[in-house]
Amino acid sequence: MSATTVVAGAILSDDGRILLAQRAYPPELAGLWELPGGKVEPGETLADALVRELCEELNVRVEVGDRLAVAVTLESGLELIALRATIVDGTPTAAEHRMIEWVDAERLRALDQAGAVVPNDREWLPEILADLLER
Ligand code: 523
Repeated sequence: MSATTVVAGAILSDDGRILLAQRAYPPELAGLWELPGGKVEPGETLADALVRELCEELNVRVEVGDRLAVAVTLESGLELIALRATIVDGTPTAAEHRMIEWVDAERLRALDQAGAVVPNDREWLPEILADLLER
């Protein structure tokens, strides 16, 4: 994977919620909610990178699943890929974010309508909402 790939975790619970994290930086993204994750480092697979990032950011160990269908390419050349993940050990805490929250479909729509979702991550919302409503 190139250094310009960013991987994010779509952590969905059996009771129809997704774990979102509120960014603390940079100023233009601070306060907005995202799927937690970060840049893939040289030599890492997407799954390795997601396991590392979610351990650093949330203090949990995850098992990585399928990729969401939509890949987002940014003007800066960064490619964003979301992978499903399941927490297999630990209780998530906000180690690097302002806070974290398990949100259901209704709350996710409300956050989106309030402009509180990181713009890039909005691309994933239709797929995530459909999935949450099936649970
Ligand atoms: N995004 C983004 N959505 C999203 C993530 C995890 C990241 O749009 N769900 C963007 C934000 C930044 C870039 O991807 O432009 C890198 O994300 P960041 O800062 O979370 O990645 P880190 O923690 O690997 O990067 P450094 O802060 O540079 O270490």
